[in-house]
Amino acid sequence: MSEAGAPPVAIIMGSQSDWPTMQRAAAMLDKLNVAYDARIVSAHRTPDRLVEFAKGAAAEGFKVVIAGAGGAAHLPGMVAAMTHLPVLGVPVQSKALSGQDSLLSIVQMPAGIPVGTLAIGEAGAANAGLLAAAILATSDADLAERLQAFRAEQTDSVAERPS
Ligand code: RP5
Repeated sequence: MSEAGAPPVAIIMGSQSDWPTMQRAAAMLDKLNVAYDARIVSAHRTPDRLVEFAKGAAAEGFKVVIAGAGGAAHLPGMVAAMTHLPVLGVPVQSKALSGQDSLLSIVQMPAGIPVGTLAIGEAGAANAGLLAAAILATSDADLAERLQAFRAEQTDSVAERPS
């Protein structure tokens, strides 16, 4: 939890249809016992909600924002433009272009306003959860231990030979 008692991570997404992907970020945070708030914030369907969220995110107590969107995915960049918090962008896999459109919309931020862009789809969402935890772990020794335990468990789970 942040100082204000609010969840430290915001998971936002452009649509309800992004939730199956973004749940991978949520599941990773659950595993590491990191609190989050998940919200639908659409850059084009709910632009006022976007501005209100982005401008108020730091004051709400969030430390990291994970933003997933697909297609013409301007959500992460627009949020990053209105907050100094780190923003992790997840390109959701679109039907028409398999997420290449989402990726290119998010990754090519001009210098000055960064978005930490992850891989397309569920792997990117899971890694966004891990990266958010790693950012928070720089000032939370207990979380750093949980993160290291997760990685050790993952290492132990890899068989030496295929079965
Ligand atoms: C984007 O458009 C969303 O992030 C979603 O990935 C995509 C399609 O949205 P829906 O038409 O499924 O609501 O805004």
